[in-house]
Amino acid sequence: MGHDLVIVANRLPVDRVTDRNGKAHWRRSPGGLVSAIEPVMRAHDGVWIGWPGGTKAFKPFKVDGLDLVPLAMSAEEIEEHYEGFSNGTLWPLYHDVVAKPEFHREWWDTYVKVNRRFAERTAELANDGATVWVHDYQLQLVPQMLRELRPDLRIGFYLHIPFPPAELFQQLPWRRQILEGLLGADLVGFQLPGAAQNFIRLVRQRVGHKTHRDLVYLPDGRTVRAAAFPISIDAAGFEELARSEAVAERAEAIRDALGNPRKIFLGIDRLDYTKGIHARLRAFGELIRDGALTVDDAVFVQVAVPSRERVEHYRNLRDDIELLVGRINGDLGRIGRPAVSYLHTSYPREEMAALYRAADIMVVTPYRDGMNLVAKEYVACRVDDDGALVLSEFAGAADELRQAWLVNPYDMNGMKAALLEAYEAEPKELTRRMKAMRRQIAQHDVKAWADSFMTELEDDSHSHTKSVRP
Ligand code: GDG
Repeated sequence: MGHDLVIVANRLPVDRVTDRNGKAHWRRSPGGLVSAIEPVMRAHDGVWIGWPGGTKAFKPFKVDGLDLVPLAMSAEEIEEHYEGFSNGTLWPLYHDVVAKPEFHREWWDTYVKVNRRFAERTAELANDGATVWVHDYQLQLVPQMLRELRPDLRIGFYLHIPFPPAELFQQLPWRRQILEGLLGADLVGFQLPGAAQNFIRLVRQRVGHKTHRDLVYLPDGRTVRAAAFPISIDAAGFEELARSEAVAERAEAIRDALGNPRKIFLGIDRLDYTKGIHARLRAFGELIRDGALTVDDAVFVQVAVPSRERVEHYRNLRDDIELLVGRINGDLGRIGRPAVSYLHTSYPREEMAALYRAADIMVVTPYRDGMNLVAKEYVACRVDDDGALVLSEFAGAADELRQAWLVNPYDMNGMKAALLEAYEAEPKELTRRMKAMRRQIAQHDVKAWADSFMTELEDDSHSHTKSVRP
């Protein structure tokens, strides 16, 4: 039996964990995406296709009533599709070439092969006229491959990361194939309007299709729409968690453990070179060195969540950051008073909420970020309308969180000035800014995001001539 909705993403929304008795089972991975898509999946008899992690093959299974279909990857495919083309080529290219993208023909060949396997499995699982929602940069060829197999389907694609300007995208030796891959969809969603415009412009210039505003007209009479759907978080869920007694107590305990400094600065990021962790710690270190802050008054808690540890670039980044933390603490800390409290680990959601509640100044300084959910989660957890957000202009979230202290992470002095301003801001000023940001997040949560994408996808008023299943 098939399904009326198929979610296609690189990863399944579960992790394989081993309990104390050595028994392995599946656990839902944390994250707003699953909770946003779950109601949509239930309403549509949906199924989710993705890689379960590792190289082991599994049969389709259910977790909490969700139908999941694992697609196995070989060690070579993980290396060339996931670590290689996805994270060594596309990730840096789409993030403003913050790091140099590598172009390898073997990586591309494996990217094509893995995309084809996802498309074929999706074609088998989808009912007549079903809706398919493909996610992210690892699967940009799936829409076109799927449309060739199943012209009856309604296909949506959503890119979670930025879509670069033509000047950068043009470097990609396979630029035309990627554009054509995406054009297999009826609706291509991006975080920001600028990304959708970049895409439309590239399609016009590189593929030669006619475009008008957010529409692309294909020679076969089909129309593709490209538009922005800024992703968000489960705002009410985070707020409820932050209000709970356990989290409030834990937040107090964190402050105590840090020696009750006047102000706590906080950074939480996947350990990724796009996130600007090194630059923000340097700015903070300089403020202490200059005497503008002291280690008695201020501490910087940086949580760096392990990520892509088999990719060399990420290992080097970790070394660079840890060297800097060691230097800052060695030069500027005192016994029992390090300037930076650095944690290379991941935490449960409750601990994240407690950290957000404990922190006076949240520092989010990516060089480029599709959205950045951490910034939104911090805002949702500030139930007393206080706390400051220092946010990079180059995070998608900066479009919505205008009352943050917006910074250019390349401008060290500008970043130092903003950190200091946020540190010294009057409570009234903090409340004014936080209230406005909280209103924005409450009104635009992840459910609204998923609903608007699905509604737009299923609305075929501007759309292609109806095709039938061959
Ligand atoms: C990509 C885009 C876009 C982190 N550490 C822990 C943990 N997290 C959770 C956070 C947050 C999520 O992971 C991270 O999301 P971000 O948006 O900050 O960044 P990316 O991972 O780079 O995500 C990004 C996003 O996709 C969605 O479209 O916003 O721009 O790059 O939700 O809370 N969660 C738990 N423990 C941790 O240690 N439980």
